[in-house]
Amino acid sequence: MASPQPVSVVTGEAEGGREAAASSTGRSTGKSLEFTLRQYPCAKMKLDQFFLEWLSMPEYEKVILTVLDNASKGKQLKAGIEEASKVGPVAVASTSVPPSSPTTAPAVSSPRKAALSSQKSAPPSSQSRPPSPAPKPADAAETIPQFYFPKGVPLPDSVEAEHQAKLDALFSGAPDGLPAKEFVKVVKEVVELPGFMAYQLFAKLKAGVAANTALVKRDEFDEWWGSNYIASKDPVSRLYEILCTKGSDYLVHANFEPLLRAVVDHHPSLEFLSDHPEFQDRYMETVIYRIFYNLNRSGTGKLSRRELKRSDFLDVLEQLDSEPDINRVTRYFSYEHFYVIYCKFWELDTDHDFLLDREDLVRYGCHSLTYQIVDRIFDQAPYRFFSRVPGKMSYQDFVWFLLSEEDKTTQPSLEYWFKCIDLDCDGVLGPYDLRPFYEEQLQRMENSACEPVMFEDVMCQLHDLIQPQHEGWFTLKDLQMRRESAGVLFNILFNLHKFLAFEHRDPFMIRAEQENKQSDWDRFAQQEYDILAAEDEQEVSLRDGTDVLAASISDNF
Ligand SMILES: [Ca+2]
Ligand SMILES: [Ca+2]
Repeated sequence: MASPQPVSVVTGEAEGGREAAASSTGRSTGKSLEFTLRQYPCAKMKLDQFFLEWLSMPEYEKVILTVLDNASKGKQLKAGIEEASKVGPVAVASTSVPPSSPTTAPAVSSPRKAALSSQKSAPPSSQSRPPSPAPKPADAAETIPQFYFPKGVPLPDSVEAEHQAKLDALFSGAPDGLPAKEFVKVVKEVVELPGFMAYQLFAKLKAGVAANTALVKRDEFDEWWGSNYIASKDPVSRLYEILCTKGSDYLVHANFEPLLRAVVDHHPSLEFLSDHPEFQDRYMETVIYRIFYNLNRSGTGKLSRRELKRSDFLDVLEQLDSEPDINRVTRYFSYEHFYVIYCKFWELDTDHDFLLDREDLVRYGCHSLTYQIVDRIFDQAPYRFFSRVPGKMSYQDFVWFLLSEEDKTTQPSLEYWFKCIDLDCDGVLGPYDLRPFYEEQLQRMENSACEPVMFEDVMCQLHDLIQPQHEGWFTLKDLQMRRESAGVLFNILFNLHKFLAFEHRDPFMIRAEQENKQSDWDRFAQQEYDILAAEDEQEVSLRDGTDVLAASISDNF
């Protein structure tokens, strides 16, 4: 059953009915439009703007005034609009159509098109439409600015101009190019990298030319600077570009050799090594092993750009550039640290074949390690040895062992020892992993006449220290959360001397160590270097004393 209102609209006998229908339709259209505009507030604002513009146009002023006048006199609004519109369109036709409007009649080629065109271009008879805004030029259309730069964000013109000005100044007066020492300024001021990187970049630009006679010309540098978007890259990426072999996706040991050669040749602290090329080489390889131990967390021997970016290597290079005493650069480059590492290896390598076997390593730290942990290291549980001689550890393997043993708080060290202890490789250290290691420690305590501590008591102590997420199990994450205590766990399991030192620790010494802020490695290296240096002095004074005595005896006879 239809409702009364639609019937009256459809039949529409009276004029008022049509008006009502129109009015009804208008309202529904208006409501629909209003509803639509509510969804698009920007469109509503634009329409309001058009309406205001239309109201302010002089040619429609008369229409509006007539409508208002009729409304005040009580006349019908529609009559007023029709009356006024007799004037309006004329005025509109004369002034309102902008010449560049897209509705302007195009060139016609047929009478039919001409007729249609004339119909379309005729001014509206009763519709008061505001003029279309002038179309925007094509190039002024809104475009989304580029926000993704896969090769790096382009440098602002002002920065690039600044670079060019610096290059102009640095290369002025050197039309034949700059030697390596002068090129350092270019790398520091324009490439914004530590000066030691200049020598490697210099060698790259002058491949095949002897460094002592080569000169880098401005256009050679410009070509490199503009290639591969290097100017747009961040400093670590520029560093990677200089270190990396062209076409390679990673860095290997050899990529660091030119940098280390520059350090050995040009760092003032290492001048004394110039007469000892064999120790220059040992120093260089030790530093590279330390770099890869800390940075190459994948353990592949292929250092990725990502690993370099996540590291502190650039900061260390900057410190190296500004620090005249290389021993203060304790991360990787300290000569004293190299001296300690090399001497420790030399002491164990009694036959000096530059390899260690199990018995050699058992003697480390005055027999501090258990046989079981040494077996796990030689079983290559933490990683596959770099040594290719079966059953033998190379110098690089020893460097990794020593760094792990003397600082058990670092991530590489935690992973190293965790893999050693995790006998069943299930990623968790449980009682069945820990007990076999501790039994050997217990036996050694009994042999040393120390009061033995039962395994269950040790487990309780470790729980209190490490507070693992699940009782009875220690994960790598648990150890990472309590790095200091993780070292205690490992020492309890396989290093008797450090275990006993922990049991009888001096609270004053603990406080002094905490206030010192040195890493365990730095503290160990400093203590060992002092001992080695004192031994050297003693040896020298003994030798001098012997020489004096020999000379005195010779004089008397
Ligand atoms: Ca040996
Ligand atoms: Ca396990």
